[in-house]
Amino acid sequence: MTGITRTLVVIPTFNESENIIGLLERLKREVPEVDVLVVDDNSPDGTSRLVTEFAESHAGVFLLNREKKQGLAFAYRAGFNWGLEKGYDSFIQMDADFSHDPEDTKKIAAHLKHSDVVIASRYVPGGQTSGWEWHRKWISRAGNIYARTILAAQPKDMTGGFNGWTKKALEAIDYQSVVSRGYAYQVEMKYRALKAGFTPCEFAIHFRNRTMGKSKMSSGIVFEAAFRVFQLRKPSSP
Ligand SMILES: Nc1nc2c(ncn2[C@@H]2O[C@H](COP(=O)(O)OP(=O)(O)OP(=O)(O)O)[C@@H](O)[C@H]2O)c(=O)[nH]1
Ligand SMILES: [Mg+2]
Repeated sequence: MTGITRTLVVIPTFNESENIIGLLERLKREVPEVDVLVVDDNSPDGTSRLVTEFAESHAGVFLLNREKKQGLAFAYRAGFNWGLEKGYDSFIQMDADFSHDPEDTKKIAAHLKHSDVVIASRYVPGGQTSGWEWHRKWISRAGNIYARTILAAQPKDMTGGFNGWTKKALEAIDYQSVVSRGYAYQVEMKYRALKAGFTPCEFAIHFRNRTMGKSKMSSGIVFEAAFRVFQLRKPSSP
């Protein structure tokens, strides 16, 4: 047992005004026991204003507004820092675009009671991905096989962004010093956990492509991931 008592869902956002309020409503309704922090990079579409208004009438919803777009990894780092300062002892990473089902957040929270690292996984039996064109499916599948092979990593979903962490795990992996950005960020976090001796609990989810708002995925992110994963395996890296 991990002994956790307070869980914070950290949601990075950039131009998610079409999704964020619907997501917050569902989280408050379906998982009222967890608090939520939205980390917005000053989205021009007014995402942060919507969150501020929502937070005024809903307890346990918070906004961390950052000056400019700095990418997912910095948003998570700032979110974890914020939560640790406020006394949260466990965290859930989640996208704002409904690719991650709010109901599964409840499952991650439950698994965090017995496991320090939890992976909501598309690639264990029962898991699935829908709404992606064949080339996105291929990139994701191939990226996972690549990362697992190069790093000799057991978990099936190394690149997914729907994960749970206890404070103990975040501190053990020195999350502040993670160097990867984009997809490689998720890989590096998990690889560090494996090297620190954690055995992640991985359970199946259904991942759905976003239907509203724009993807921030780019070919640059994919190349960075491929290069960074290769670097991670070097004995000199942390
Ligand atoms: N704060 C912050 N959030 C970001 C940034 N880039 C992306 N996000 C958020 O991170 C989450 C994942 O981004 P997506 O655009 O869905 O990227 P993706 O999931 O890799 O791509 P798709 O699968 O095509 O949707 C979403 O909630 C985004 O709004 C950023 O620079 N700063
Ligand atoms: Mg997405």
